Amino acid sequence: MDKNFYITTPIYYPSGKPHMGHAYSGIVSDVIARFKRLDGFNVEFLTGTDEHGLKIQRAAERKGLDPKTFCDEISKTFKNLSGTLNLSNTDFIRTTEDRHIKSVQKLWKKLEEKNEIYLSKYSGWYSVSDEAFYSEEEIKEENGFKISVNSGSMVEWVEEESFFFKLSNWQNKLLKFYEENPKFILPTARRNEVLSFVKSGLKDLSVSRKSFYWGIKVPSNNEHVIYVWLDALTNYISALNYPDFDKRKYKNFWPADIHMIGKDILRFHAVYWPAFLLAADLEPPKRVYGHGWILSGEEKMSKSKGNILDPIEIVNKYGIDPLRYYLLKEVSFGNDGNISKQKLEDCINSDLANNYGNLCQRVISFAEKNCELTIPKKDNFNTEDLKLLNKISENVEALRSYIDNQELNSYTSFIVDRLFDANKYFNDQEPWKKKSDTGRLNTIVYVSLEMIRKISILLNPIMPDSSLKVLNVFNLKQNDISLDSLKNHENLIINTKIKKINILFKKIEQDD
Ligand code: ME8
Repeated sequence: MDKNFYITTPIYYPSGKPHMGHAYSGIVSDVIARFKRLDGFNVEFLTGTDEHGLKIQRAAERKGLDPKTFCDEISKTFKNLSGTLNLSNTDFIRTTEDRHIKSVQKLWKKLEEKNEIYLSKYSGWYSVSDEAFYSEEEIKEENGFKISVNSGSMVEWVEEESFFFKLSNWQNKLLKFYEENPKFILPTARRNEVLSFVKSGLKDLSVSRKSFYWGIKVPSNNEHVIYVWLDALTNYISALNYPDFDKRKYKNFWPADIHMIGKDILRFHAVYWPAFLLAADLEPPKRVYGHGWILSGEEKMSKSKGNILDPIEIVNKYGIDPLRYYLLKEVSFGNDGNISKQKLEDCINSDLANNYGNLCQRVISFAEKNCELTIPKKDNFNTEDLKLLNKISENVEALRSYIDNQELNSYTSFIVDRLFDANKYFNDQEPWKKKSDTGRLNTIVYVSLEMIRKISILLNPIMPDSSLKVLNVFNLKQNDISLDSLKNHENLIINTKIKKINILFKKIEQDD
């Protein structure tokens, strides 16, 4: 079996500070990347910044900086954000790097060689904020301004010489590709939107601009810069050293297993990108997942709306693991979701402090008082014990399938249910009343510790730091922290010392 796995986030425009929406794409991708590592996969996880185009050029001009200096600054804040969010990305690409520029120009040449690109004239609407061309049907007038129906961003009229990509040639081939790969676009509702867009007819796509300079030059005509989306999308293969097919990275990791993106940029990823790739004789990615928006009130968070929730402030106040857990549990994955401090605090108190934290604290303190802080020698498991333990060991395949289908809420609920089971088991078994039956008392402690081990492994992709703190109590080796080890009920070695544990999550005092 091929044990390589490649996941990407969008590369972000460094035109402003990173916000919770950017953090969300990174965190959900990281959860998947970490789960696959637990399952023995060699994971390549890419994120980065998208630094060309008119939007960036104008943002730099507003600050009186040249675009490269401007990008150097803000790209750093995105790179630092990966650290703050505890992302396990293996690479961070900037589209101003040489490795990327070379790949984009190679891809362009390949498309030219294949006769997929021609020179003509573009006249139509362009949104600098979305870096997208829109047809008459896709715009409307509001307060005297023309705006995009979809994104609400302002459009401007553009008339200039431009190279075009023969997208119209790819309509039927794309439809065939979607049919043959029914899970290429998820969630399904978004797939249907893309299908109807493609079925309604594809026009050739303008893929160069002449009226500004901040971009990668068209190799055969340096008056033109390459359209920022053709440039940006190529990051997914430039980071694998395209076109050096023989080098390990491209061979191992392309086609990507999943491009995780927000729903706002689905068309670029699910229509233009596979068309460019197929036209260049390259394989399209296996999956494009368009997640929903994180809303502030009822609106998408964006710089232009000034309703930004700063992920760094939240992390400084509550810690990164609670934020990661909250986003996974409380946002219905694939749909829009809200984040509020109130809901985050409720989640910390009920799920983290009262449920997970409490289970760890209670069982380990009990083991300290009654089993000398060691893994106790147990009797055979009885039916109650096995019923509890088997719910995890018998569901390893289901858990894999949740992650492979990006059913992240099902994955999280599964863990929450097991936490309730484990707390209930400890209550119902009343080990404190079994002091005269050491064998049974020890077995209850063993089973409860084993549940803590299993649950912490499952929580590890979501809350890497807190779950590791718990797993470290057992002095496990790195190899023992694996998905396969969930099938085994006797991973904890009898008589080994366990460590005391500090409070994992402090309850937050709330005003009524
Ligand atoms: O579009 N809720 O960059 P970008 C959830 N450079 N996710 C959000 C969000 C929100 N409110 N706001 C942004 C670009 N995102 C291009 C991408 S990829 C080859 C090029 C997330 O900085 C979401 O994933 O505008 C969205 O697709 C991405 O940030 C857009 O970031």
